[in-house]
Formats: sequence, structure tokens, C-alpha cells
Amino acid sequence: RRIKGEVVLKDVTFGYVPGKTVLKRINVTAKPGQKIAFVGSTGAGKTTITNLINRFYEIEEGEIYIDGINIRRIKKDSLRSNIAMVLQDTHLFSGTVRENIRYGRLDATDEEVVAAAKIACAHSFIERLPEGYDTVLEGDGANLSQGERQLLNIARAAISKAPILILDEATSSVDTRTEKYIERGMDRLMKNRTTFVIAHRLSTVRNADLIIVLEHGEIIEQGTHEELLDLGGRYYQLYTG
Ligand code: M5T
Ligand code: MG
Repeated sequence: RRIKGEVVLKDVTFGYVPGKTVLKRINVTAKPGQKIAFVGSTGAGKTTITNLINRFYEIEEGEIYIDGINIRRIKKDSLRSNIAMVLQDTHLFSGTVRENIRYGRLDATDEEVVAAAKIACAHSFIERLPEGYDTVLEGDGANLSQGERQLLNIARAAISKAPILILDEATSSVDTRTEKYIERGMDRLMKNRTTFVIAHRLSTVRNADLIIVLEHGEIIEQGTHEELLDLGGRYYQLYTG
């Protein structure tokens, strides 16, 4: 049965420790292929929502469904293979560039590795490495720049066939040229996948199908960029300074 990528959160309430509610009655519907952006101040609960979609924690109240199936009834390894992630802190292991891109897709051919690297705009920097795709990365990619590590993570997500993608955008500064590359890679990565993006860049948020504004664990506004600007509320404040 192929997952199409519809994700529904229904009245989700959650806290990491008893007595401290972090998310309150969150309702979100992502149709297959849609791009949903979460924005809001630090500690609002953006990462927590993605933690729950990944089922890193069990929900106390409410339910999450993928294509109509309660995620409590989806096997964890099935969930893993259906959700790709590009997170702020990139996880690379000591091994070759090729192995790091291939990751869970052990069946992937060398051609697929290169194609994924091209989607991520990582191919040209990889080719400049001493041994190209066979260059061995030191632990956690210590011999690469932060931007290059990010591009490898994008390539890894690109080679995965997961229909659901979670992006926790890095706030940290990469140079503007690398940032342009990353943006292009992200756009191509999101194509045909349901994407949840915790967005810091206005450029990423602007073209989302739905922007959800969180504050203290609650959805306070939602809509498209234009709708939310017209509303003149919290989102408007965030993006007009
Ligand atoms: C929301 C607490 C955190 C905050 C609230 C990830 C995590 C969070 N929290 C924990 O107690 N344990 C955890 O493992 O939950 O935090 P968040 O969801 O991380 O917020 P955010 O992603 O919107 O914030 P930021 O800073 O990444 O923009 O009270 O202490
Ligand atoms: Mg976060």
C-alpha cells in the first residue's frame, strides 16, 4: 500500500512532562503534496509538532493520521521510511560521501546518488573533493563546511522515496551563495511531497500553501502569506518587524 502523504492532526494536546502542556488542541490538515509552514517565536512548539508526526513521543490527547491511518497503528520502521527529514543539526557519519547520501536506501545505484546530489546542488562541491563521492568524511562531517553538510543532508532526503518531508530550517548563517543553493535544493526536494517546514526565511514561508502561526503551543493564525498580511496580526508583525 503506497502512502500518498495526507497528514491530519486532530485535537492534539501534548507535554513532555506531566503538568506542562506544550501543545494545545492542535488541528492541522495537510493534503498530499502540500507545503505547510510553521512560524512563531522560540519555544512556541514548532519542533514539538514535527516530533509528534515522527512519533518520537506518544500523544496524550488527540490523534494523528497518515492517509487515514492512526500513526499509533503504523510500524515505526514504516513511519521512518515514509518521512524524510532535514534538520538543523545535520547527522553525518564517518564513511564516504556516497554512503552518507545513500543512507537508508542501500539499493540506490551510483546514478541515483549523483542525481540526488544534483537535486541538492551538492554535486559540484562533491566533485571538487579529493576523492569525489569516495571521499571519507570524518565524524559528523568535520571536514566539510556547515553549508556543505546541509547540502549532503538535502541529498540524503532527495534519494529517499519518502512522501512526507520535514524541514527544520537552519537559522545559522551560511554564506548567501550557499543559501541560494540550499533554497534551490529545497524547492526541488519539496516537489511532490507533503512538506512541513519550520521556516525562518521569508522566501520559504511566502510560497507555502498554508502558514500556521503558533504561540505558546496554540495556533493563533493560519492562512496564506497574503491572507495573513491582510489580517494584520501576529504574522504581519513578524514580517514587517
Ligand atoms: C516547545 C519544551 C521547550 C519549550 C516547548 C524539543 C523539546 C521541547 N521542550 C521540551 O521540554 N523537550 C524537548 O525535547 O517544549 O519547544 P519547541 O517545540 O522546541 O519550540 P520551537 O521549535 O517552536 O522553538 P525554536 O526555538 O526552535 O524556534 O518550552 O522547552
Ligand atoms: Mg525548534
